[in-house]
Amino acid sequence: MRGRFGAGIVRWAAVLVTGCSPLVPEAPSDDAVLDGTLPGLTGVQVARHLAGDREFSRTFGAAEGLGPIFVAPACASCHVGDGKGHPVFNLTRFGRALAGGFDPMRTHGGPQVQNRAVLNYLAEVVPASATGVAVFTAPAVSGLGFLEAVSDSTLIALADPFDADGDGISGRLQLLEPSDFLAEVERLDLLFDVEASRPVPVDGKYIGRFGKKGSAINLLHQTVTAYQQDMGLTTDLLPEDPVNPAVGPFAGDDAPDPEVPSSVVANVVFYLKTLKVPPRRNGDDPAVKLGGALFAQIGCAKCHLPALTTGPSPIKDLDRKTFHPYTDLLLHDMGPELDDRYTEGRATTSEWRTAPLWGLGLAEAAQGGRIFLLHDGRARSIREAIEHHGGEAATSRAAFRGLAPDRQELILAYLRSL
Ligand code: HEC
Ligand code: HEC
Ligand SMILES: [Ca+2]
Ligand SMILES: [Ca+2]
Ligand SMILES: [Ca+2]
Repeated sequence: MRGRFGAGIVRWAAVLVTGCSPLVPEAPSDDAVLDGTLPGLTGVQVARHLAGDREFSRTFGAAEGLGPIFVAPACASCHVGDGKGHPVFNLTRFGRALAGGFDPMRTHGGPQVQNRAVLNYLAEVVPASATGVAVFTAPAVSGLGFLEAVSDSTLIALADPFDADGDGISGRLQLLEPSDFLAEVERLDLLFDVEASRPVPVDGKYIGRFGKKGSAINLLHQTVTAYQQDMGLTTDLLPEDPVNPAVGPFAGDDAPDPEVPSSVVANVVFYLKTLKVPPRRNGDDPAVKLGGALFAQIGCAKCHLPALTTGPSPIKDLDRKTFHPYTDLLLHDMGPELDDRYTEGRATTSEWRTAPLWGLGLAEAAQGGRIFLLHDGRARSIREAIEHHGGEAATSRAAFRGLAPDRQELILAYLRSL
């Protein structure tokens, strides 16, 4: 993990030594790495970003509070180099269909399986009574500060729940039931971002925008949930360790709670807020430009919005800026093929938040030379990911299939440049 100046220094070192030694590999260029700060941060902000970066990379052991049950010992185990994760660290969640809704089976350890445990304790498995199981591959985390800074009113305006414009696409907001916990998450986040203003929640509910089904309202919410659910680490906001209900509390967890202090949580959140956007490559190539025009023409850009604008932010680089994430942050029904019979919040089992496509061309390197796309990594190529698009995206998939092979290749070249 490198900071703002680190990448440049490494590259200079490589230039100096490669002249005489062909054995030293060249450091990757800036446009091939996801890690790095926003360009306009102050010195104090860079220092805080780097402190958060160290915590994001930190590997916990049982003595520091890891577990008793967990999925991985570091944020960076799953979000390697801030890029997409490898399926070896996939998360598994489950639940059960009920007449009036969906039961996340908390008394059975749901909704998330912690499939690893500290010594002398038992890891969880999916209970036989679960009717829906979904697997989640870790997404890249670069550029998320921009997605967070988009104001709720922008998302409310983008939503088209009843498909009023009749194009077969009806993006919906994820809305999470109010709770004291969410109110506190919102309140603390406002303290971090003093001037940031969010409109009143919709119908008293909170708009979810992070996670593949939009289950987190902001980066603070996502971070404390990850510490608890993915790593078994307590914070002031979520002070209880996850335990396997089949076994009961773990007597050996001597680490005092909170295992991760709020000052560390705040630095990690700041780190996520201030990561640079994934860099584009070959954007000026005429073939890539043509591919971009076709991408819009066949309807891909209706969900994968090429541009969004942030609201006011105390961080200069995030303050009312237009950026290019290729998502609308809304839930879309993707049809039976992507229906895992599992859900969160008000999303149906086949609804998913539009995956941001920025950084798509860097996924292969981040995932170890092979590519694993869609929420669970099932698609092994970009073309395969498109082939799984049904439901609201069926029309645009049909349009893609209808293109001549060389035109399809232009779209793929465009996607690899993102
Ligand atoms: C075991 C693997 C794993 C670990 C450990 C982990 N994550 Fe994640 N992370 C994921 C997965 C999988 C998702 C998608 C979850 C979802 O869709 O609900 C995710 C989602 C996220 C997101 C939302 C990204 C988006 O585009 O919506 C953020 C931010 C994030 N993680 C930060 C963290 C931080 C900070 C830590 C450490 C405190 C952490 N993660 C630890 C696997 C992991
Ligand atoms: C109706 C909205 C919608 C339309 C239209 C749409 N997509 Fe998607 N796309 C999604 C959603 C939602 C996901 C995430 C699905 C999942 O995670 O299982 C996704 C995922 C993807 C992914 C995988 C990204 C990743 O990181 O895993 C690619 C690639 C992609 N879309 C490309 C396209 C292309 C190309 C088109 C046009 C042919 C298109 N999409 C049209 C909603 C849409
Ligand atoms: Ca713990
Ligand atoms: Ca569990
Ligand atoms: Ca519509």
